[in-house]
Amino acid sequence: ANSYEYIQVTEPRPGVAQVTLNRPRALNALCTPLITELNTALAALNASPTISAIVLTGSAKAFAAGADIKEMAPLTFSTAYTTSFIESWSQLTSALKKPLIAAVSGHALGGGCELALMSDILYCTTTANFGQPEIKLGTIPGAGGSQRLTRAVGKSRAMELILTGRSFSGEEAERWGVAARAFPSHEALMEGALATAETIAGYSRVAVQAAKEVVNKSQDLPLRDGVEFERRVFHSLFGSRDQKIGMKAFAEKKKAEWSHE
Ligand code: CO8
Repeated sequence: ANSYEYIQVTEPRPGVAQVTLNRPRALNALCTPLITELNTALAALNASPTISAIVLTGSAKAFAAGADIKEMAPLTFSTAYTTSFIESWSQLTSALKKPLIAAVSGHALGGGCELALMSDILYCTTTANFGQPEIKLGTIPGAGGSQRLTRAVGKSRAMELILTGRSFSGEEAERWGVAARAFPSHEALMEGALATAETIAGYSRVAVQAAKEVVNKSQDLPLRDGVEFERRVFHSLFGSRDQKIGMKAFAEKKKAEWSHE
């Protein structure tokens, strides 16, 4: 049973959860109650002993058309500042230890683009419509867009996109490395995203969590510190049962049966 109003949570493959943004009348505009539900759902999936990977998607028409403009319109500086407006967004993915695959079709604008950029793996359709159009509303990206998009595409291109508000396609997103892959249709996208999630869910959860952690460190640490951090975590995995299981299975030419320990 789905107890949410603005999202749906399903388990379409073993070990794989799918979270679908479901506010079709507003093209999945990210109102505060939707973000609260998303935070709650991701925290529950993070704690679930059976879920190994998560696919986050919208509809064929819209992943999310941004933060809710009608909700933001009357906000004042003091209210935004004292209520830490948008700060809860950073919880969405920073506390999530399991891989999150964003599957983006249609519009991914403003906060929708930023939400997609928070994922671990971004897949999209070739016709997806990404952009940071905040400048057209007299404001700027507020959920990490100026930082994550710049890391993904470089400064000159990010400046152009953020200062003009022009959209970019899923085909461009793939070419620039924002998206890992672009698919010809929404159906192909969902199949690709679920297949990748299922592949990941077939591995040791201990190793998957460690792999995600060390890759993410590369975004924050200088190279030397990042490589050292990776080596420490690599060393620590010799303490896991699944390292023994995986290497023994290889030597015996068998399929590993993971203990997730
Ligand atoms: N907020 C609120 N309602 C929206 C939004 C939105 N972002 N986007 C669409 N809607 C609503 C429309 O108002 C419309 O509602 P209604 O039928 O009641 O008039 C309904 O969704 C359908 O939209 P359209 O009729 O406009 O559909 P079209 O197919 O003609 O156009 C577009 C689709 C091009 C996506 C168009 O809706 C659009 O330009 N939307 C706004 C896109 C945008 O500017 N997004 C950025 C918002 S700002 C932002 O995200 C700042 C992020 C800061 C950090 C995060 C803060 C939470």
